[in-house]
Amino acid sequence: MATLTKPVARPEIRNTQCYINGEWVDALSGKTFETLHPATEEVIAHIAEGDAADIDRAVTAAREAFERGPWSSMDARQRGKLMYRLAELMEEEAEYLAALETLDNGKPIRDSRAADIPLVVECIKYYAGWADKIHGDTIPISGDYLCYTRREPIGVVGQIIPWNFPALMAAWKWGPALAAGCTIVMKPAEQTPLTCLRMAQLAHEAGFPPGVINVVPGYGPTAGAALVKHPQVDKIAFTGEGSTAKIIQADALDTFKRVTFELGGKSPNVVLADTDLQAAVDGAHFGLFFNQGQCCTAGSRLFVEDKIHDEFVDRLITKNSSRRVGDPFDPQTEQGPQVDHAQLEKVLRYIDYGKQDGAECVSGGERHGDRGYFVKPTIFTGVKDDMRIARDEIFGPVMSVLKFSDLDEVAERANNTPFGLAAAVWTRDINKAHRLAAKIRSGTVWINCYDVFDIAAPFGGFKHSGIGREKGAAGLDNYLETKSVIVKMS
Ligand code: TXE
Repeated sequence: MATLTKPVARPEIRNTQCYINGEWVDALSGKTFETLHPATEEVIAHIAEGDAADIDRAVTAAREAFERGPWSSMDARQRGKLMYRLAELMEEEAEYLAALETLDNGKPIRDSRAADIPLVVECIKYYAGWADKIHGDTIPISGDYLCYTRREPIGVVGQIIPWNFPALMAAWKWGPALAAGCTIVMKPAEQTPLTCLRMAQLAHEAGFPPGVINVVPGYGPTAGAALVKHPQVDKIAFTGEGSTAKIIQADALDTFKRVTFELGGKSPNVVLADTDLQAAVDGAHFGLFFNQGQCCTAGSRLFVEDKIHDEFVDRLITKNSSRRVGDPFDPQTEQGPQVDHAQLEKVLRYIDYGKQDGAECVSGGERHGDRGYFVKPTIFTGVKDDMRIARDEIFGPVMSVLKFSDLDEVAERANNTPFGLAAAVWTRDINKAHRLAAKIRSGTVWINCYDVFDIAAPFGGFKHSGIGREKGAAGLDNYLETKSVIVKMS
């Protein structure tokens, strides 16, 4: 995309209904809900509020498309071509999609343009390439038999996504599901339905048959729960909070649905004294403050070796003091608002907890302005492992700096959390780097970098951070069943 110098114009909102069976329809109840621009708190659109009845229509369409529609008989290569066409249409509309994402979520336009939308396009292209490369094995079983396996699509999948990377979370879920040959009913987050609805329109234009992709906006306990409980849904893929995942797990049990979860984190970011100091300062700052701190991978426990602690903190504060917080449509802005009022309140509450529990707030520490859900980028030092800011996922721009002095000690402390999503190590010592990478129990470990999200690398959580992996070849497994075929040869 070309370099931006002037503020981007607010995009027009074109898709606000449910997308079911290839058509744009109102919710059967006629109800709508509001979506806001988090920087100004103004209502930007009224969106169809889907509930159980709309989910039922969408699941029926998805089931029909899976069992009898052209999708089930289409060549895998043709499926891949349709996906590639979708990615091209997204690429053509990238500026618009980026602006729509910024309007709905509040993230800075420079991030939507440079990260979210390009990653969406890359994801769909990557999985388009997989569509005709999914195959089984031949297996030498005992006796006079031919044994081979088929990898078949799991069927109709329900996909429930959060608001922090609305378009990207949709792409991570659509890509492998479509490549595998599944059909989809997606429920976007109620805070951020706009880009997902637009992506459905682009899928329509690309020529996806009716019923293959359905999008039903609405709330979790109504539309989301109906999707999870629906007997015609074979699998649920969910990204969001652990407590929601527990409800989903219980609701899905009755119908033996397969579930995959991508949940929260409290990721340790470990800085050793021998590191390139400024690179580590920049990486740690990015690793926490990117996307307003609303990343499941946020490096929210920053362990700094005691020998470099004070200088490291000085440099962090200097970097933080020049961070540009404000209008997300200004291309200079580095930090926008939190996504909604509930998140603003949660983040401010945790800043209070940090102060009450005895940590020292050395930068930020309060709301930014009085309009929009902005929080000043905040740094706490003197944080102890058992403080609330060091234990809980805050999902906001609040950094906790902890001191350590020994490698084994920091490995143990890094693992002393129910979460296991991501971690990072900063060092010039290759042995220490790999020792720590092996010891830390998390789905991703970055060494001398942070938040590197290539679509080919598997991503997911150990422990309470999730079940299953997204991205890469591993992401396809979530959407496939393996069938053994055994043939008597005589
Ligand atoms: O998440 P929820 P919320 C964390 C983060 C944040 C907190 C709350 O700590 O502060 O979660 O965010 C749908 N059946 N993460 O409340 O509720 C809901 O409509 C079916 C981490 O937004 O889990 C939305 O589409 N679906 C995270 C989706 O679940 C239900 C990203 C996520 O909402 C449902 C976001 C139900 N009963 C927040 N209840 C990450 N790991 O990336 C809700 N939903």
